Amino acid sequence: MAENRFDFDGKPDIAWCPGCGDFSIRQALLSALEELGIERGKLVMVSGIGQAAKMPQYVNSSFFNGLHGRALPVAIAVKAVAPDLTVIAEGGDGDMYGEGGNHFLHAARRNPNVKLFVHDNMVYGLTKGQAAPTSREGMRTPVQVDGVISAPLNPVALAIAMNVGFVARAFSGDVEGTKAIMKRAILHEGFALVDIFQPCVSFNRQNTFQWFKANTRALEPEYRADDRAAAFSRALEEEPFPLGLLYESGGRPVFEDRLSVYREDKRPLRERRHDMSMLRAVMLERRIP
Ligand SMILES: Cc1ncc(C[n+]2csc(CCOP(=O)(O)OP(=O)(O)O)c2C)c(N)n1
Ligand code: SF4
Ligand SMILES: [Mg+2]
Repeated sequence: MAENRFDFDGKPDIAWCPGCGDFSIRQALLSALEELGIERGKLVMVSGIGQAAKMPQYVNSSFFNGLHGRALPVAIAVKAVAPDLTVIAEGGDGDMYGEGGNHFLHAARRNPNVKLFVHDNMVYGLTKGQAAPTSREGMRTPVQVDGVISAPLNPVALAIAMNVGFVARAFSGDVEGTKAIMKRAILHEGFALVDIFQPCVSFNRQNTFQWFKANTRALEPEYRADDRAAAFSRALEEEPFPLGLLYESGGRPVFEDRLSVYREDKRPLRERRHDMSMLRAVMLERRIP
């Protein structure tokens, strides 16, 4: 890759298995950020726990790496105090749809201008191969020895049902396509989901690179992404799963724009001085004798 401001000088010490799809997603992300000309000091990456959730540590920007499943509340809080920054929450299918599934629903309701990039390898990679919310029914794992008996979550259909304004699916095997979708997601005003299929070469021997190639299909060039009902219907398609921008619509108010602190004063909260004497006075007033 040509010199990229979001890459590190020298080789970062990346703890992913050789051949993991996460490398291609990183390449797509770094190129997307570079090509959009985002200032390095104006990006915050947020994640939880997992292989995918290591991503912020491999991007040369500010980041917060927190608890499993809790990336979105942190990302929304960052956006609330710093609406001028680009905020990307990134992690795995377990992190974002399992442990963090409740936060996913409520982020969709709030519509913060946060970008959610999910590495969907249909497995818990970091903890060595248990079923994730997107694991296919029947998949055998060391824990689900008789095969997964729960129906898989369909994140893109769920997001469209919740009226998320930007919903797309990408495949790590197509770096250029993933980059292009990431760029559009970043430019979208409001909450954006990109579900990115990614082979886990060590712990998912069922959904391999070849399986994703055989079971995905690009949306037709004439497909229009502005019809929500049509998008929902396409989102329900499986094997082959459609790849590309399924749904985009503007117009929903953005969470941080509606906060009362910005009604009269547009300066980001993080730039304002706080009057500690007021806080002290309130605490003294409320003190239990
Ligand atoms: C509250 C909590 N539960 C469980 C774990 C153990 N744990 C760490 S990562 C992980 C799953 C990660 O899977 P995913 O988010 O899909 O990421 P991947 O490793 O596949 O990229 C689990 C269950 C934890 N750290 N914290
Ligand atoms: S365990 Fe799977 S997801 Fe994790 S780094 Fe290895 S190949 Fe990638
Ligand atoms: Mg996973």
